[in-house]
Amino acid sequence: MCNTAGRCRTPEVLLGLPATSHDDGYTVTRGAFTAAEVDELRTALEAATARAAGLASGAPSTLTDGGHVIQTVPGDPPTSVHWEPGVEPPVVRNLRPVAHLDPRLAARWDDPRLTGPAAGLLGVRAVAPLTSKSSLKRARVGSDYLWHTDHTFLARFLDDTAAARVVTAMVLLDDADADNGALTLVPGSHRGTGRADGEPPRPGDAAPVLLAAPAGTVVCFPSRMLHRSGANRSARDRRALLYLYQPAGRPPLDETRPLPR
Ligand SMILES: O=C(O)CCC(=O)C(=O)O
Repeated sequence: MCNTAGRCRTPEVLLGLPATSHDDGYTVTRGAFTAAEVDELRTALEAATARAAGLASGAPSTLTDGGHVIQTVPGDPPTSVHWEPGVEPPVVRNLRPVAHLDPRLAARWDDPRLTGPAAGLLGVRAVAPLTSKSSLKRARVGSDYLWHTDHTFLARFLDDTAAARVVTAMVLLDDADADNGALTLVPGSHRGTGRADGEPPRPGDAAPVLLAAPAGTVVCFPSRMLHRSGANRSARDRRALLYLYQPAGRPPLDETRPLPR
């Protein structure tokens, strides 16, 4: 089937199934979103980022171990604004949650091109939103993400099992490659447990895979999958939206209190 711009999608994508599937625990769907759809998401994300950054003046802030400043701006729910470390004038690194800040972003929660691969990886019929993030990786100043699994962050709020039953659907809003900080995953690493933030791949892990891919690609991977991405040394932004899904019937992260440590 083709749209009015003449762009065609495979029947698999229309059915919400990943066009490319890997036994390694993740899926990559190139061409999932059309150029016009990517443009709309970029515009919406830039509007949301400008709004959140505008609200940050005077908002409470915390300093991470790595020297990053994170502010919490009011909203329903509030959004964490994470700034690039040591960059003047200040540049936003990411927002969480982000989708509720613009209806064009929120509308994608139900998109079968995201829910299909997420449900497939989780092995369930229906999924529910957990939380959403942006990753802006601006040209020349976008900083790296150390080796980590999303499970570590989620386990602050969810029990171990629930934190493991989460999948991220990442929508690339710009072409991504090694120069502008494309995502690197370690295939199969989601089968292991207990990886500390910053811990590199272990002997016996599969070789890391750099996902160089065009804007409009959707990458889906589970919360226990080890991943990182490099700094953006290029003159091109490397923006992405990340929608985190869980099995249907569970509350969103922002309705969940942090667990006692
Ligand atoms: O944007 C990226 O390259 C990585 C983002 C990420 O790993 C995260 O938000 O946990």
